[in-house]
Amino acid sequence: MSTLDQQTTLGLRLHEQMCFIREFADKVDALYRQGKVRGPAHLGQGQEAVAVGVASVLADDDYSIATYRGHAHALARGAPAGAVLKELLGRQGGICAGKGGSMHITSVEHGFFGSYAIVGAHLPIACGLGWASLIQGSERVVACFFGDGAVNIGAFHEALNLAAVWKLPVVFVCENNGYMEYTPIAQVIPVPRPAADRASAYGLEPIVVDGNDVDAVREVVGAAVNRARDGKGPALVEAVTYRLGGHSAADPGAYRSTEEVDSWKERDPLTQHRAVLSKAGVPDDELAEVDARVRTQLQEVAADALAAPLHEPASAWTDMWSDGSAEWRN
Ligand SMILES: Cc1ncc(C[n+]2csc(CCOP(=O)(O)OP(=O)(O)O)c2C)c(N)n1
Ligand SMILES: [Mg+2]
Repeated sequence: MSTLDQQTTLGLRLHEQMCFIREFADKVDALYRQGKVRGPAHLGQGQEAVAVGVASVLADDDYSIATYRGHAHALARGAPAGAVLKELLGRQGGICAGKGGSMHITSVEHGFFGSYAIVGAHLPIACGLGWASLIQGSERVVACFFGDGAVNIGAFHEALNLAAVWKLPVVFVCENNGYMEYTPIAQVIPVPRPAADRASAYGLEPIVVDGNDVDAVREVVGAAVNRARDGKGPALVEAVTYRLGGHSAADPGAYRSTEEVDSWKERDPLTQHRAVLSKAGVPDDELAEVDARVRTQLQEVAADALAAPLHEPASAWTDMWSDGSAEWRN
């Protein structure tokens, strides 16, 4: 370890984070199949480089906000895996007390302002977070993740327009995984790049990045974050990626050909980054050590979460308001 240069040490950290997030998703998938997950779970195997790359260029007090496919984004900001898993299992100790489930993971403490199930709904909220940053005279930047399916929603256009006019410090990151649920995005949009081809309508640069290359994501989004922090306004980044699994854990994804899925497996962000590290001189046994450590950590996290009690029905009457109370107010 001590012989590795700074860049390789960082690369190894990103590798461990991506492996951890992949193992977390695989564990959730297995628990879902055992009927242990309460409600749906939208997993993001194959898209890890976007969440990890973006989180790695944010400052600790920056904000991020994501969709229902948001486990990776919460974990990448430092939300504890145990509390996230308990949330999915409806257990006490869940990150939202086990009452929100997979699609509502939120951890303000970690700058993660929530996962939103209504497609496009959180883009205007990201503008609000960005505006708050300006009003407070803070240098805080907001990273807003959304899917390719959000770009035909009115809120996308309203948010991009407002952010551009008010020069809000928001970096909009479209994770173009080629599908909105079961529909190939190309069938419902007349331009080849769903987000980037709309950027000029808001005076923004069209930015496309390989979303399966964590270093490329870091470079492109890092520059956008710096510009936003310098008061130069928002950016719209289209990260091209692919979800290796179905839309949700319940979807076998049979509307995609085996050839298509296999071709993306060859571009798996974890395998690609591992190859970069090997080339930089990281020995195989060090990479294997990371794999083993991550597997053990996740086994412990899962055992602990499964041992936690389910949340009490009476807890439905707590935390209705941010001060914890439930009395009617108007
Ligand atoms: C406003 C709205 N319309 C429809 C849906 C149903 N829906 C849930 S996920 C989804 C697909 C979204 O695709 P995309 O934005 O590409 O995100 P991905 O699932 O690929 O991450 C749709 C249409 C919804 N949740 N909200
Ligand atoms: Mg999509």
